[in-house]
Amino acid sequence: MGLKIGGQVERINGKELSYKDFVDNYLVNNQPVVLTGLMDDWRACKDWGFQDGKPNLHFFSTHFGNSKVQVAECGKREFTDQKRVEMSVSNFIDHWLAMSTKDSTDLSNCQENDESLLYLKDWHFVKEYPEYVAYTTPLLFRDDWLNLYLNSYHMHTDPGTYQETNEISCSDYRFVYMGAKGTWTPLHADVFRSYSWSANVCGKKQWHFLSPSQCHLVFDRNLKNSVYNIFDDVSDVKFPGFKKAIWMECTQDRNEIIFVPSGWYHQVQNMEDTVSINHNWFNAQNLSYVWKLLLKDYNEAKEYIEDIRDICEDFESLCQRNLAANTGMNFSDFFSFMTRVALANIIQLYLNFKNTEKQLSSLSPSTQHLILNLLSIKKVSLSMKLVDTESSCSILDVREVLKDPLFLELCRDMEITYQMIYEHWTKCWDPIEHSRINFDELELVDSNLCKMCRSEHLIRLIDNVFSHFGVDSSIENSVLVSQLDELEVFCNDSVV
Ligand SMILES: O=C(O)CCC(=O)C(=O)O
Repeated sequence: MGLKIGGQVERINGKELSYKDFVDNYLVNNQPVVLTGLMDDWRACKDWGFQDGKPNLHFFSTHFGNSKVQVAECGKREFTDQKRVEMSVSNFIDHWLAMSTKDSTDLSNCQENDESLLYLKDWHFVKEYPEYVAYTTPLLFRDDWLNLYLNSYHMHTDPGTYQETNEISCSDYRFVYMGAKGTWTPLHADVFRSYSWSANVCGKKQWHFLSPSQCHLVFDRNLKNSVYNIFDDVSDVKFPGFKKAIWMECTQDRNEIIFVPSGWYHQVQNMEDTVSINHNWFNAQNLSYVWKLLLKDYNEAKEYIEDIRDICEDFESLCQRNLAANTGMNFSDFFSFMTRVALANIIQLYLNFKNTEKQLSSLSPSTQHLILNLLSIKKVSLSMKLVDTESSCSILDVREVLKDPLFLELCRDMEITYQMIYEHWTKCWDPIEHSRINFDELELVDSNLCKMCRSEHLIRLIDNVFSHFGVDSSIENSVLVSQLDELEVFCNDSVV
């Protein structure tokens, strides 16, 4: 029996979609969508493919051949993913070209299909080639705290976790994927339960999606392992819910971008030779998904080593170390992330109030957005406060953060982002204006909040800022909060 398909992913013209409609209909409702018309000016679309839509493999060998990349062997499973090997882009392309010239009888000797199929994944292309501007991120996906943060900071602060390999693999979440017809990605939900977008520069992909409210159906009885390949003959005994799952399907063509919502399980097949660009990201709308995953993974990490608790010198630190290694961040990384992002939003709010805001009753869209951001951080901090422990926190000296040139970079990138979204970016960023900010006047940093080490400090900081600007509970309770509450309903649907 095949998969039950409940519907097709909606397809709309991205040029005719306002930012607000994208947020309300897709980010907040957490629904997938295919967007057309957003890749018209991309250099990648000119350089990386031919008129007929096939990838220009020689271009990659010639210009980026020396890059070392991760390549998945589509026919070999390793735990929950495909086996990965490292190779140069030119070796990868040589293999691809050699396979494409083999005739079909040779290929049938390669164990039917997947054995020889190599799929280049997670290539940190933007990080590696910043000068070669292959594309610009569409405005709809710009409010990306993850990559904005990683432009300035590393996610890991623990030197034990922060190793050479992590340096590359966690440096950012902006990737290029390349694979011949038949390459594929097993069923999964995205890292950190982030949103993602994936743009087809060449080729065609088929996607199958399962909404968070149905994800338990692809898990085994213990809710530990999920189905690897939805086209396998999946055992009813092992995965009793699988046949009941109702999937959404989508064929994504060249020059189309698919938005993948938080926590949706999905499997992807390349139906033609394909090159795609792919970002993972999160922001105010899905921050609580990230926290829920972190909490779930933390509880699992703890349970896993429970039997050595008594002989462990610092059990909690070990749990946090394992969490960082397995999930990509731990509680203190997340706390540092939220604190710096909150401070950058506060600075921007300060500048908005100083320069443009006249009345609290009619705040500009960009100021409303900043308030929503802070409310979302406060909400997650309230939940985090329930599990704060000594080693889950990091100590951030707020005055040091504010002086740090890396923090100024984050402020600049955030300011540019919101200006682009709301004002179509007219003015240049003014470092002098930032250097003139009088933090003492702002009374942000009351003496008790100089050192931030617990969620309750972050909550107090945000409350202080709101009361400083007169953002009272009537504004907090306005439409901004109902948006967050609505989101919470979707987030709670996600049980695994
Ligand atoms: O394109 C692929 O093979 C996988 C992409 C993916 O899973 C994602 O964007 O989340």
